Amino acid sequence: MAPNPPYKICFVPKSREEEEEDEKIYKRCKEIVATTLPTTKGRSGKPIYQYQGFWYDSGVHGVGPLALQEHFKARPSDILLASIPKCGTTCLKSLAFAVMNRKSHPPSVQLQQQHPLHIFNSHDLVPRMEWILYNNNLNGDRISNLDILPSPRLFSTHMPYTSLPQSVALSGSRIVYICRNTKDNLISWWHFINKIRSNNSLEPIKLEEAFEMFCKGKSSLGPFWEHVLGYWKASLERPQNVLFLKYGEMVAEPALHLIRIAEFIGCSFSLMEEKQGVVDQIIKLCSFENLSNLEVNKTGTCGIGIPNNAFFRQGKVGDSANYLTSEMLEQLDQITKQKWHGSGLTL
Ligand code: PAP
Repeated sequence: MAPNPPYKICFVPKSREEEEEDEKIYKRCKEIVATTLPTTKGRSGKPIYQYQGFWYDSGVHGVGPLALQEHFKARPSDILLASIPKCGTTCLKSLAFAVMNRKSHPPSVQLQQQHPLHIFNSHDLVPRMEWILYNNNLNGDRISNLDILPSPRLFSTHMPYTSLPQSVALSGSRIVYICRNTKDNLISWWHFINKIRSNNSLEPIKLEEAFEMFCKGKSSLGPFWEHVLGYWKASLERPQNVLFLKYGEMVAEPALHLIRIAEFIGCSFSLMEEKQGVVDQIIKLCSFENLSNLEVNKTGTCGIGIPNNAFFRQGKVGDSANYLTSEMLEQLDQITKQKWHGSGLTL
């Protein structure tokens, strides 16, 4: 039998009073979603709702984003990996997990078979808060108890910067945000939703339809441009707390970026480690080639049942050129230029 993912330890039994408190929170959140938020048909087959300007898939998130805002208490030592879907989250989670846990789980080739990344998909090692930890669809009416986790805690989120609970900024938790060029993001998202649709026995959606949704901001956690811009501005205003990474740059120069990530999250590599090749070992361990060929990622499922192989497609930069017409490319360039005008952000 497959082992339990590590995040399950947060679901400790609760007292009757705590259970009742959880129930109240979920009831309130469900009411808000059902009665006050705009809802429309989502492309993965379930409705999507708009909350604080961004679109959430109700089938995936339930009322997780609202419950998270109400319940999560950040610690100064927390590390949050943030992204809009399909920008390199899986890769960033693997790298951050491997860096933070390299003493207890050395990444050396001889020991790689026992490494948690060989046993679990990285989404099970670094749980997404609004999806796994605060999602009533997944855990009945129970909210996980994150207080029992030792520091530093490592979580992920797809929520926009402006919707993060206030305690994240106030406590000084560190956020690593990863983004990707608009066109590759769209194509990766389109392939992903069609994979999910096919698993749910739904017809694939055409690229034209996905393109239109994306441009209107109705992709998962869209609008894409506002999501990226929010974290970009935060990284300029609070560089010691928000590190802004670009997928294309990370794929091109993995060692440089891994060292930056390690420094930022307070786990710098020593000279000795660099000499011993630890940086390269982590890069190999977390490479697309290695992770996508592991049995766990070829056959398993994570979280609420998404197949692990849906998170691995090509892992390349520029693949969108094989799909988008010149008109589509031009339209995306126009929107990007207009939305990010004056921000200094380019991808
Ligand atoms: P998520 O937000 O749903 O978790 P995310 O991991 O951000 O998805 O995006 C998936 C993309 O990252 C896929 O890109 P593609 O569709 O263009 O191929 C996936 O292939 C790519 N990816 C997954 N793991 C890695 C990795 N280890 N290195 C580089 N790219 C990766």
